[in-house]
Amino acid sequence: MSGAQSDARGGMSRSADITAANLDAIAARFETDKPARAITPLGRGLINDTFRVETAGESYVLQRINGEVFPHPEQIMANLLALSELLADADAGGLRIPHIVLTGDGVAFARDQAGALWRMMELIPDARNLAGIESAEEAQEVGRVLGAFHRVTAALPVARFGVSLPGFHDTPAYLRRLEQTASERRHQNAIGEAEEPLAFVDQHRDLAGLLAGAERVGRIRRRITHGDPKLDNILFSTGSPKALALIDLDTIQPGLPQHDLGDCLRSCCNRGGEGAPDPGDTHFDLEICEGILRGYAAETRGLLGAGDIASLYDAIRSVPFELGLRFLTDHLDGNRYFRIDYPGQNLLKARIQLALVADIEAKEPSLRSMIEEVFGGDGR
Ligand code: GN1
Ligand code: MG
Repeated sequence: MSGAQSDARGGMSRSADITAANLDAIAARFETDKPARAITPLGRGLINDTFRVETAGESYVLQRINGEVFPHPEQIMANLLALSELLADADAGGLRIPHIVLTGDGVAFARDQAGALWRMMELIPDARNLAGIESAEEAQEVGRVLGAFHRVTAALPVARFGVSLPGFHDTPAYLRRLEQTASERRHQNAIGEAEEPLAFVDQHRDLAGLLAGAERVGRIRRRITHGDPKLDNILFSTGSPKALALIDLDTIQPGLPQHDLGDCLRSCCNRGGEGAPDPGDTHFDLEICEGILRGYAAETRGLLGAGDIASLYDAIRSVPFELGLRFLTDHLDGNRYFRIDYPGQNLLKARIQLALVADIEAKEPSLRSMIEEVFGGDGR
């Protein structure tokens, strides 16, 4: 539910097949404190359909899970319920996750007539999204909240969490899929403007195997991860510069903490955002990066090992590479995965992620010494 609490309305977030009558009927299946009186699109998520439900009392988030993307939606809800239950017993360090609202039958989701899965959760009150990071304090807060999530979940039994989205951060598989799709389009003479980003990918193929290789040799290992900690998915307090909560918990599953850090940084340090008009103007902001890493390191002392820390630079460059592969594949494949507002948007987004990779590589010495300084003494 990316950006599900955002003030910015996506505009496209209501799919054509969802009618007001369907929404009312689905919302009524959940145990809200009072009946729904207004249901409106919410947030900027690219995959699920997300709505804000207002009642005379509390407000809620209602979502239809995209069944094409999430083949095991029941596993998502099982992971979420396990997390809520376990966090209720743990010292969550101020970390908040949205409370799940059950249906009248006491289950975590409802199916509509078409078989699609819906779920509801609380809309965390007095919270806001940031359009961008404007201060070192906000950057540190982002790092702190991601660090708190890793610290707290590290104490939970991994066995309680199943894989809800297989292959989600399998970068080598994303590369194979792009190359396969590009080869088909090449035969059809239908590559168009994707030629240049494809050439960049070809020159950077090695990036795809970096984290997988580190995992294979045991330098890094799987833990419980969020999977999608981009800036839209971090809620700040309306009254202070404090981060309150991590939202969009669909991709919580065993994964590499490097993927979370890389994803958070590729999102937060790209001040132009994922869809900036000019890919040539894409930069990776080192000051924001330093703030996030400092906040994270302070919160997680001792959690990451030396091998984890040694892989951070590769994480920072390979996650935007992976997202670039995914946007580019989807562009060549008819935009079936990521929702678009206009033709060519996924190509533009791919070029932005790849431009970020190039800028990160240009800043390698600064990034390596920053990582050394921030995590120096930790994990060794
Ligand atoms: C998707 O739907 P949303 O906006 O939460 C995607 C992430 C990408 C992100 C890019 C399940 O997230 O992996 O990083 O778009 N989620 C899935 O904005 O593929
Ligand atoms: Mg998401």
